[in-house]
Amino acid sequence: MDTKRISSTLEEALGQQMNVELFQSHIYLSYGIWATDKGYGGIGNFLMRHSQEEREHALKFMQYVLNRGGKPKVTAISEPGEGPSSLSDCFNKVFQHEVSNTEKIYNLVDMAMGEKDWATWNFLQWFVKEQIEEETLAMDLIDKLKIAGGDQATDESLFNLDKDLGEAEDDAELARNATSENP
Ligand code: OFO
Repeated sequence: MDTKRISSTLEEALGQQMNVELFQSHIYLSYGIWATDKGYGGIGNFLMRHSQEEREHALKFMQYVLNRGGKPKVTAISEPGEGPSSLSDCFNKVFQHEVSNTEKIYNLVDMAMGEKDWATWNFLQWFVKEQIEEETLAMDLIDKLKIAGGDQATDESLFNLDKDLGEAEDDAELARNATSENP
């Protein structure tokens, strides 16, 4: 009996996204190594924790396709490319990667909607919310560095930023959770 409950198109697209998430994990790992090598151990730790999160995202795609009776295909992961040239370049690149990943997720949502595959549409909503958080987190990185003085920041403010990010929460606050006491 055929137990597959996902179209071949979506099976392939979600499998591709699993590989995109692995690539994202690769990127964060390479930036984490770059930051640690530059002496920013806290920022390196933050980026490496995110590398693990991206790997978990890949596993969610893997498990979902398997659960629907499909089989995701693991492909080669491209090299992350040149490392950042500065901390601001690093954080800007993190932001751009997240925005481009959001576009890919939206595209999958569109496809699921087009096929009226509501199970997949529902599965993808977790990622829509996750991307709001991840984009916010990336934007916060840019803001924190700007406040510290950007690429001209003093050693002391960079020391504090590095320490903060080493201990920072992995999730950003979502607008939907804001209250008048805690906007
Ligand atoms: Fe940073 O994103 Fe996965 O989905």
